[in-house]
Amino acid sequence: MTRPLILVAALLTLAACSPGDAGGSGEAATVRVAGAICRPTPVGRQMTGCYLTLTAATADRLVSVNSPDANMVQIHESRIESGMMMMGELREGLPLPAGETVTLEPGGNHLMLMGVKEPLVAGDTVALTLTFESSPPVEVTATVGQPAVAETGGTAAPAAA
Ligand SMILES: [Cu+2]
Repeated sequence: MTRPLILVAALLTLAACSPGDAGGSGEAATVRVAGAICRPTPVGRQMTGCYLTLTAATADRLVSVNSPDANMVQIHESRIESGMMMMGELREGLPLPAGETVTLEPGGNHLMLMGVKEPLVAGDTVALTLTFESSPPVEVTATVGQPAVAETGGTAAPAAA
């Protein structure tokens, strides 16, 4: 499950330079994915968050995410309710306005890996397949590490039910 990081660069380059390799019908624009990173799994937990940026050339929607390294990946939003940070699944997916970079980051929208099969430690990689409403799926390799955030580095994630 550990793939070389070179793959990330290769995929990003591919996405940036209008790919013509997919052999699909038509010329669907590819959603640009960058900066994919997943937090290490907390000890004894099988859940963690992943963050990245998405840029769609035309209006689109991230509808689902899969990973061979987790039983399920959900698209989550975070919101403050009564002073508590809550998170929940975006069942309709995540809208991607044309030409805008949508950032998934700690404290905001994120991808939630659930049922992570093996503990993730810094330096590992996680394969993610992003499925969109219109654009072809994009595969990325996320690195495992702490995302850069301007907040306290504590464990902010609420306990899972
Ligand atoms: Cu979450």
